[in-house]
Amino acid sequence: MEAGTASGITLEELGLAARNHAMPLEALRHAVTPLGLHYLLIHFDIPAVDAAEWRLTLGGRVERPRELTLAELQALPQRTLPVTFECAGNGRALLEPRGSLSQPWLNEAVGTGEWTGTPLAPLLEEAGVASDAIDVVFTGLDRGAQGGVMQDYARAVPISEALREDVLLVWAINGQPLPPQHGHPLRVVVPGWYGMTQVKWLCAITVLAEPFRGWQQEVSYRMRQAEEEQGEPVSRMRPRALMVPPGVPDFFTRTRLLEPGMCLIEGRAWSGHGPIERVEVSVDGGDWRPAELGEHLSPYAWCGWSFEWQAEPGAHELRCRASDAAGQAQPEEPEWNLDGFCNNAPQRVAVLVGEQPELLLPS
Ligand SMILES: Nc1nc2c(c(=O)[nH]1)N[C@H]1C(S)=C(S)[C@@H](COP(=O)(O)O)O[C@H]1N2
Ligand SMILES: [Mo]
Repeated sequence: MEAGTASGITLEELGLAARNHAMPLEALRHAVTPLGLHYLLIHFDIPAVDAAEWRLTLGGRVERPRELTLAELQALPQRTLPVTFECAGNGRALLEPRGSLSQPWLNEAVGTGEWTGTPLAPLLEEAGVASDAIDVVFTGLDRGAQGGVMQDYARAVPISEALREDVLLVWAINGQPLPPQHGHPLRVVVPGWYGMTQVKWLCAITVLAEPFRGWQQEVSYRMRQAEEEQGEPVSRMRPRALMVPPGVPDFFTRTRLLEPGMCLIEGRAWSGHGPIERVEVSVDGGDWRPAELGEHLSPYAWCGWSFEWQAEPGAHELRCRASDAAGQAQPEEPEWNLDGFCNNAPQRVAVLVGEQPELLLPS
């Protein structure tokens, strides 16, 4: 069981959790998350899109607004990048006290896709971005109400971020056309930023000469202590390490069961601020000991790590944490905020070790 006691999960939260599934932590074994195991977050409904009819408009503060078909986009230079996504609400259900109700994630709203598409910057440059450009808005085809406001899902990044060479308009994941749930036919990928920025079912890119004031930008995705506060906007992913829970699970509690002896703990770690520099493991609240860093697919994707643990009989709690080259580290305790964003407190995994570990479970 993941330590923590999120109490009183409502039927509405369960409804969201059933629609928006997490990545089972054992899938951390894969450097690229197999399609179908990548987490999902869909605010409204998955829109029905006919790719043949679909068009992308590029407009706003540009000299030459234009419309593009999927075939036109696919004829442009292509790039494939492994990129790790994490939902900004990851860890929300583990915060205490609980804040505003939303998708009740534990730790596993994460995944790494191999995304194929075309770089956005040349398209913006060709369109002739006005010199007073501030934000670039990405609008999806999905629509609904949130916070009492009817809206098309839309998020923006500053023009400087939109012009980064690694920002892609993608139509494929892991070599497959985007499936409906991941944004068919096109989405934007902004490596390093939390998931809300990776707009799916993209239909419009709009350059603005003022800061974007859409609901998902101005009201949501802000670190605030109280409703009336404006709060700092959520942007890049904070560092985080996760482990493949060792041994086998108890079905209901997910407590891990294993035999005594050498146990190789493996996991992955990522940050949107810079490369992972260190991963550490702590057993039963003891010293943080260094893990070995391993496979690193790309600067935008998680990095493998492993740790040899001598498992002694009894009940234990394992924790892991990461820090990055930008000097960011995971805090011991979560930084509380009303909407439960950016909780990167270390993962905790409860483990029972014995010749017959199931006998140690409370009956
Ligand atoms: N159009 C649109 N794009 C969206 C969303 C959405 O609801 N609508 N959800 C965002 C959020 S909050 C996350 S975490 C990621 C999840 O991407 P995935 O479902 O492909 O993992 O998509 C983002 N892009
Ligand atoms: Mo998200």
